[in-house]
Formats: sequence, C-alpha cells, structure tokens
Amino acid sequence: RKPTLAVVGATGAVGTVMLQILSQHADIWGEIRLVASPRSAGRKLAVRGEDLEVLALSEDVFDGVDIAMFDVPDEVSAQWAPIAASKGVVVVDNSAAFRMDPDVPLVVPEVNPHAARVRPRGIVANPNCTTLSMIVALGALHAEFGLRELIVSSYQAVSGAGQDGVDTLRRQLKLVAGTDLGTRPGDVRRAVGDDTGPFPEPVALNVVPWVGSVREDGWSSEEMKIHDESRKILGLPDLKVAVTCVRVPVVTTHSLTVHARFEDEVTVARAREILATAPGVVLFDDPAAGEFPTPADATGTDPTWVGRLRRALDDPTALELFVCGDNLRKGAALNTAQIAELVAGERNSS
Ligand code: 11C
Repeated sequence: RKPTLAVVGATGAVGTVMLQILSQHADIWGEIRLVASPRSAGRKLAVRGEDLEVLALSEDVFDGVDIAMFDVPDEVSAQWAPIAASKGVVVVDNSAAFRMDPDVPLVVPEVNPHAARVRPRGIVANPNCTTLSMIVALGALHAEFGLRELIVSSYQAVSGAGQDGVDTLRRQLKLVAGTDLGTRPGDVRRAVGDDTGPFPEPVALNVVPWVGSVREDGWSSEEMKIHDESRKILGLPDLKVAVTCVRVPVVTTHSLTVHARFEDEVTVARAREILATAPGVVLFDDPAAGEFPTPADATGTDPTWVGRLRRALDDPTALELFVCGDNLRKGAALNTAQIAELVAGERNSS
C-alpha cells in the first residue's frame, strides 16, 4: 500500500508550494488529504492534476494517515502535531514549536538524513527558512573541512513574513514608485506613514535590521533560530555563530553573506570542487563574467546558490561566500516534502 499523506495548512503560501512540489515529484503517495482551518474548508485545490476538497482540521482527518506535513502557525502546530502523532501519524512540522525539542530531530536531508529515523515524539521538525537557505552549502563544506565558526548576515525576502509581508511591500512600492523619495531625511517614512504591515519600519527603498520578535540582550528571534538550529543540524553544540538578520525589499529568496572558519587551512580550489558536486548546491561564481547568485535567479528553483567564494584575506582557515535560497521552496515546502519522502522511504527499506 502506498502511504497516505495529509497536508495541513494546504491553503497558505507555503502550502501552495507544497502542492506544486507534490505534483512535480515522483508520485510515491497513495491518498493525499488536504487540511486547513475551518475557514478554508470546502475549497478545492489541484494536486497531481486532480481537484481535492480541503477538509477542516479535526482529530478525524488523521484517521488512516501515515505522514502529515504541517505548515501552520507555531501555536496550531504545538496543539495539533501531538494529536496527530498520538494517532500514529509521523508529523513533519515546519513551525518553530518543536525545533529545539531534544526529542524532535531537526532535519535537512542533504546534511543529516540519519537524524530523521530517531523521533521519540513522532515529530520531525523542518528548520527556519533562513537557516535552510545556507545550511546545505555549509554542511558540505563542514563534512570536508570541519566548521569552527560562522559569522553571517542575512538579506531576507518579505515573503518570509507571509502574504502580509508581500502585500505590504507591494503597497509601499506603489507609494514610492516614480517619485524622488529617498533623497531627503524621513521622506520615505512620511510617504509610507504607519502602514508598515508586519515590519517595524518601511521596507520599500529601505533595509531593516530586524526580523522576528524581541529576545534577551538585544537579539531577535530570527537570529536565535539561526544560531541554535545551525548547531543542532550540524551536530556542533558549541559552534560559534555570530548573526545579524536584515529584511530587504525582495519578494522571494533569502540571501546571506557567510564568513566560515574551519579547523585547518582551506583552499578555494577544493571548496569549489565540493560545492560544484554537492547535492542541492549550485556553484555560480565567475564575477569576471558577471556571474554570482541573486534572488532574481534563485527564486522558483530548488538548490542553494553559492557565489563570491574567496579565502579570507587575513585568515587561511576561513572562506567568504554569498548564498541565495528560495525561502518558500528549499526554505520551507521542498525540505518538508523531502523529509516526508525520506520517512516514506523507510517503509521500503526496513
Ligand atoms: C522570516 N524566516 O523571513 C522568517 C520566518 O521560524 O519558520 C520564519 C518563521 C519560522 O520572517
């Protein structure tokens, strides 16, 4: 029997990409059940070329389900993932609710696939989209060189804040397009007014050094996620991670600058070989020919794009790089689907 899959949060921005991915990947699933809040129940959505009716989230929708992919707010996952797991469902959860739970593996199939097999709570967590936008490339470099320290800055797309983030940028762009705004103190802020949506400051014609909510000692929740999740995924509980998260006026694809320090001296030639052959990574790095990754290239694609690879000027053990990853695909829906496929594959291999 082919496994039954539930997609919980099927109508959201990430859920929509999940359904596209299910229609594009090898069809390993038997029944697919689409689930959302009662508000969206009854809608029809296409998956695998078939229109399916969305069911309201309830205990009964998990009857007979083998694996469920959740993309819902943290508090909905916190409540419903354990309910589904108690019915024997393996939950692959894309919220932050369980990522740092020691009894929940945090999995990136290219980096730590083995971790998905040990799941005492019946839940496997999917990392944050910013962590995911860099970790496949860093995992490949770590396997070769042994990572000691990361210093990263993010350039995050507004879709990380959901549809509200995208709508806010579009609204603000209309207000500033074709003007000379950005030339006088406060002019962008006055044009945008209080309409900053999910962001603390205007995001059009601006960069905002804040993502997420306030944590202790001046850190943001997003920065803490990158710090803690990188350590857990790479299995390096003492990894030094310095991170600053920044929102930029880009719709899709998170980018990061990375300074990565390793155990011994590194060469760019060997790093290039590793990145050029690592699954899930594209090396796009020929500045003389105008080639380096940007969100405009990476959006809608699966891999982590890497460019601007250099050895640090003052440290032969460190590399500098620039990475881009589609925050809705590898950053969310794709990695979740890959984990679900990995778990489904255990049935054939055990
Ligand atoms: C953003 N990365 O770009 C965030 C959203 O922990 O999966 C991430 C929410 C999460 O705003």
